[in-house]
Amino acid sequence: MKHLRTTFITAGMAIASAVMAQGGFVPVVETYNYPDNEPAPVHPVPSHRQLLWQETEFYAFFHFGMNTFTNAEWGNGSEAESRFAPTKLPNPRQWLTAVKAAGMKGGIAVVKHHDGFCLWPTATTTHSIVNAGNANGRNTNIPEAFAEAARDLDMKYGFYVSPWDLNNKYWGDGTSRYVDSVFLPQCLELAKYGSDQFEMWFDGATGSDHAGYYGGANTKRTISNAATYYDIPNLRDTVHKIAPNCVMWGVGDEARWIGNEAGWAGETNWSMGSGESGNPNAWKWKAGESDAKATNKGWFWHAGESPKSANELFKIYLETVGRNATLILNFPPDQSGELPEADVNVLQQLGTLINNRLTNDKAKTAKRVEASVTRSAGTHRNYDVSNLTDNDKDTYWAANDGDLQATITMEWDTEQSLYYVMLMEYIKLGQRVKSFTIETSTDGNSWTKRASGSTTTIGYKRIVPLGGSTSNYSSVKAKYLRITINDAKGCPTLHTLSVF
Ligand code: FUL
Repeated sequence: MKHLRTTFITAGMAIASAVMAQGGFVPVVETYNYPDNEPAPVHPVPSHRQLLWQETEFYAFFHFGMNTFTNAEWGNGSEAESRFAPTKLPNPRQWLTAVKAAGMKGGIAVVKHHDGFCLWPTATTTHSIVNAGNANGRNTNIPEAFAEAARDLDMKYGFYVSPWDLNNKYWGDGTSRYVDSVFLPQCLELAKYGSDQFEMWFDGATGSDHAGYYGGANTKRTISNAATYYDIPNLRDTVHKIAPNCVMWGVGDEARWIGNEAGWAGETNWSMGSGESGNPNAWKWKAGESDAKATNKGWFWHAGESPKSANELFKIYLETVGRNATLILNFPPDQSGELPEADVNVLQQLGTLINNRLTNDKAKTAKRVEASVTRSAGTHRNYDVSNLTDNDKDTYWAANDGDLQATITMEWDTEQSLYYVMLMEYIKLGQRVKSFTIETSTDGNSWTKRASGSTTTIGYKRIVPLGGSTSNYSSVKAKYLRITINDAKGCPTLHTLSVF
């Protein structure tokens, strides 16, 4: 398929061009060959590693460290290493096995929190497990054990390493010594625990009002600009050389904080910009990650804590994974270095809920799926509506260039009870859809709008409850379902439409 495209290039750039003129802009007609007739990307688009990261969707956070033994959420860096004394050898395999039962695809282990205590034998400081209070502590190496367990369980893994370090005397001392001789080397040590890690978590916290030990200075310190202080471009390049698919979260600038820790993303949620909703006009791809606590006391384990119910966690799942964000859900190991039984149980229940509610795809049993417009096929690719239900993330339905509206209609032989619609854009070519409508019908003539008002963006994944609320598991009866894309940044490209 040939496309003619008119571009404007400056005379200075046009040396190799057949048309040459002095000064100003020269219109040049170029001929491109697009054998596959793929739509042009709508920028920004995710990098390969960002795409892999987003596909992880749902993974765990494990806050374990000095605070587990001091009943704190934020230490101040003066805690004696001997206070870290697990009653058993910490068991990351148990953590990951438990979260896998909930359908999580991976996990991030905290290996250094703001108090600076390192859960691996680092060369950068003596404030580590090397000087722990008992043999279990001294034999702990979380990054090593965590990476090994994840590989065995076929899960993704990564580490939370706090840039802010309340123990280290160089942090925020006005020089680059902390970054050069402590933080960057720590990240490098961690990168070496596995070139296959998927995310490094860099918290943005710096507590100008939280006094730290700072090597005995016992003072408050602050830095003015995290990106320049931590030399982020260099940090990213250094880690990527070792772990090429490791997304640098937070101050690393490759994925963003969703803007709250309550477990929800905006119903409108762009993969660029900031906060709960993002910004359709921001120039950089930075999809949102929602970090939420599954227990009621804190990020770290505290005596007497209990987990949220499976139903509450399912709601969080719908409002994050179902709204174009990833969900990192925190389960804190206790002083034995294992997840408490109550957490393990709730994880199993959550897995059952997700399985029961979001796996029996009725789109596969529809007798008819039709699109109002379909892009013409190329040599190796077609854009047929059947690509929406083929379980293949590399095939997609697309409209023609210039078609910003389209309708997809589904019909079943008999009336169905429908709970959720799940849509996924082919985000390799950018996030496009700005507004869509979902309607159902029992006779194909009169249609009822579902979830009206909230159907704006789709992105990587959008799950819309047809009963109207993420809190209730309620269905609507329908023989027909109609999705209308009302507006998009470019011709829509969807790779999945599922109905549960
Ligand atoms: C925050 C930290 O300050 C908390 O302690 C916790 O680690 C959370 C996930 O990020 O900003």
